[in-house]
Amino acid sequence: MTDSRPNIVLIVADDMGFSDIGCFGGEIETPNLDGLAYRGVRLTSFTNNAVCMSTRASLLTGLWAQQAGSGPGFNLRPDNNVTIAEVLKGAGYQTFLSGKWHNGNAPDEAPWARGFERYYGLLSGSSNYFNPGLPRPGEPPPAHKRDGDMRPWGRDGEILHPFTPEDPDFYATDAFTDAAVGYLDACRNDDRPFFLYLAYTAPHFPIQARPEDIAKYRGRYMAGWDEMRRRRFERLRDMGIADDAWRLSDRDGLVPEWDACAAKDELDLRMAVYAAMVDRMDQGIGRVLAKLRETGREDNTLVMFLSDNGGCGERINRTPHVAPGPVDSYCTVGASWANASNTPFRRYKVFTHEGGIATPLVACWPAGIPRPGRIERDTGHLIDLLPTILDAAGAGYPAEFGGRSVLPCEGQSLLSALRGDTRAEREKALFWDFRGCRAVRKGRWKIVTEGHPRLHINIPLPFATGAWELYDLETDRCETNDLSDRHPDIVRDLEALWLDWNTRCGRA
Ligand SMILES: [Ca+2]
Repeated sequence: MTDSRPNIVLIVADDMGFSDIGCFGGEIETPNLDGLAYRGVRLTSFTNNAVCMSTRASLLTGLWAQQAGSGPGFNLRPDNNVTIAEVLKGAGYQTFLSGKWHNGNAPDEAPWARGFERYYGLLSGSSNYFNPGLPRPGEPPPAHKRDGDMRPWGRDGEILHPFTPEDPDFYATDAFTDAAVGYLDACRNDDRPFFLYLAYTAPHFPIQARPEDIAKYRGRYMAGWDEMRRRRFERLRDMGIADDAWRLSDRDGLVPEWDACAAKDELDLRMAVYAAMVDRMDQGIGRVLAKLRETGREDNTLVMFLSDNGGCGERINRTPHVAPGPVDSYCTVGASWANASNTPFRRYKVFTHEGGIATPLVACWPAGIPRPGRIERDTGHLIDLLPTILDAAGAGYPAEFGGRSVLPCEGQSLLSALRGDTRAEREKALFWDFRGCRAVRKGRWKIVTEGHPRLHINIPLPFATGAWELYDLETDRCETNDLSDRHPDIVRDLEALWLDWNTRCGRA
């Protein structure tokens, strides 16, 4: 008997802003993601955990990262949690991961110990795109975050460290796509459904891209970030993603006015490299979708796409003498462009204002999600991905797994919301906490604080007050009108929820 359960493809971008891709108002060319959105549905109020590791811990387990992750790195130890891959593998799915892991590489934490039958990719947070390892003959030495800081990669149970690719044309984004396409090819005659987790590192720093992709965008950003924010907000409104009541947030306090900037050509190059990274990822997604089509699986595959956190405002330039792009450059795109990547929201990765935690979410499943091209506003969070995927696959969430008892899932299935059947009723609040940046969302209300300035990595923060701000996200998702003075009772109630949650996660 043929297995009629859907295949699942979960694609994650890294440090990509809310409005970078075309179907979320961006000017970067992403025809494959746009096509996915027009054949599927966009969820405009989906949220993540503001940083790489904690996002991945929640995404894989349906738990708060503060429950599931061990230590400051949110490593996924097999104690109180179970991953999507473990559950689906137990239900008869094939399980593949290509790309970034970042949840620990001890023997019991690595992807091959957490349910993935096949794995290829970067085990840690970020690495050089052209060469994560040792210098190769005939090319400049690869730049790393710190001297000699070569990050571990892995393949099917083996840790590759250092990982020095033999292929002179190696580029990480393409390598992840190649592995994913290879898995789909290898299982083309296998009747069992599959779960593919494709975790790109693009466009996380270092900003590095292929010259032909950079050339496509060179000069397009000379109009500057102020104009880019204005145009993106206009498109978000035209698309119906931004509500008419929202007011575009002001330019971030860290960002100068574009017209007052010198060295515009160098700034244009930075954003061109970043755009090229997103473009190349989209090209890769196009190859994966083409493989699904070619193998007759497009119709019954649920494809989901999201970003793990908002655009990154960190200021790093390890190689000021090298223009951004090639193997021997290592820098970030910078806060000014990241502020525009996160249009129309405030702040960046790490922060729990919407610029840090809002993600574009695209879902497409021709056989399972009707009325394509819709936009849905149901509030969602990473903890909902596991129950949504298990719901689609018809698999149950276990109370015990591998002899250990696991915590009850914190999220809820969004499948009916994706189908447009009902609005997702969410009784429980959503919570955030990363190094003092905290938030609670319940219904239309959100409180948020950015803690103490010194707690932030490579981001100067002269404006943090440590106080809770209060916003009505239904009319003001851009967080421009702080209502905490007007409604101190709401602030107190939501703060009490945060304190209870923090205790429940065993952290108080
Ligand atoms: Ca990230």
